[in-house]
Order: sequence, then structure tokens, then C-alpha cells
Amino acid sequence: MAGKLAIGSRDVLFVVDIQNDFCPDGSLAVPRGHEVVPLINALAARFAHVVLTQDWHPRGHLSFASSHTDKQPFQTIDVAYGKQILWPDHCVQGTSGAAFHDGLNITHAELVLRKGHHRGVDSYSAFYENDHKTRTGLAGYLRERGLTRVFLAGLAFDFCVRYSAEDAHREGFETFVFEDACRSIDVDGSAAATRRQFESLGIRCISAGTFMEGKNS
Ligand code: VGL
Ligand code: ZN
Repeated sequence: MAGKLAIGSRDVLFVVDIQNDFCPDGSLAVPRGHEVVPLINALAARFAHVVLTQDWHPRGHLSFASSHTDKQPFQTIDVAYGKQILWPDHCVQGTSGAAFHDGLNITHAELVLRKGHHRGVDSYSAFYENDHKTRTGLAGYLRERGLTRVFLAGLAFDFCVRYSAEDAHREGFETFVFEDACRSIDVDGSAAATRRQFESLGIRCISAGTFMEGKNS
């Protein structure tokens, strides 16, 4: 494909869940999650519009294995809206684990979108909670701001980046994922499944490194 991607005033970068609990030493560490921070800072400098997302759970959240008897992290349970993977306690509101990584430096970010705050519903996507019904309001925000193309980077590629990208696409935004500025949890082949799903939907995975060199097609 010819021509580089020129970023303009209708483009927005979502920086997904760059929080201490998803970095090494965090309670739900994404392998090498911290590595993406410098690249994301550099990427964000190219965007006039940046949204930071923040996983933000109350104590005792339904997605925590510790909220269920005899359950371990990474087991699955059936809940009202379908299957739910159980996680270690993570990103509890107001804790240092829920804070953004210290190295994140995107002072011009215009919105911090917190998600996962309903105790009984998880929310991987920045648009819809996992019941696929409850909206966060983000689609309306983007439309009111006249933003039409969504670019994503962050953690984790196969959960919050994946479901945010799929919903952005479904909501009619042209959607791109900077794959080298993401890292995966990789539960049961979830990273490969994410790549297949992006390909079948036409969500483009692009390289932030190449984009920064201005060579992206
Ligand atoms: C995430 C699992 C649970 C993520 C959040 O940010 O990808 N994954 N909560
Ligand atoms: Zn979470």
C-alpha cells in the first residue's frame, strides 16, 4: 500500500491501561508490559488528541477470583452476560496498582476514561462493558468531538486493546492498532485469536516504529 499515514485533527490515540498492575511487579503483570511506555510517549506526541483508559475496579469486583469461593485466577465462570475469566485482584480504585506507570508522560491527553467500575460487570472495551449493553459514553464523546479515526496502543493487546478496537470498528470508526506498542497476556491462545479477529474485521495492525519513521503504508 502506498503513502504514509498522515495523522490529522480527526484522529485520536487511545492509550490503553498503562497502569502499574499490568507492568512487571504488578498483580496482573503483562509480560514486558512496561517496555511499551517510551514508544507510546513518542507516539502520543504525534497526536493532537489522546484518550487514556484506566481499568478502575471497586474492591470485591466480580472479575476477581478472590470474590468467589474455590476459584483461582485464570479460571472461567458463567455470569449473567456469558463467560468471565477470573483475574487476580488488580487496578483497585485509588491504589498504587491502579495508577498510571510513572514513565507515562502524555500531559496533553484530553480524557481519562475509567472503566470496570460496576462491581458486577467487567469492562475490557472502552466503549461497552462486557454485557455488550452498558455504554461508557465514549462513542458519543468521539462523535461530538468530530473524531473519526481511532488508533490504539497499550495493555493488554488480547483483552482491553482487542475489545476496544473491535467496538471502535463496530461503532463506525476507522480503526488501527499499533501492535508493537502493545503487549499480550496470552491466555489460551488469546493473542493469536486477536490477530485473526482483527484480520477478519479489517482492523489494521500497524507498526509504531515504522510509523515514527514516517514510512508506514
Ligand atoms: C485487562 C484483564 C482484566 C486489560 C483488564 O487491561 O487488558 N485485562 N482487566
Ligand atoms: Zn480489569
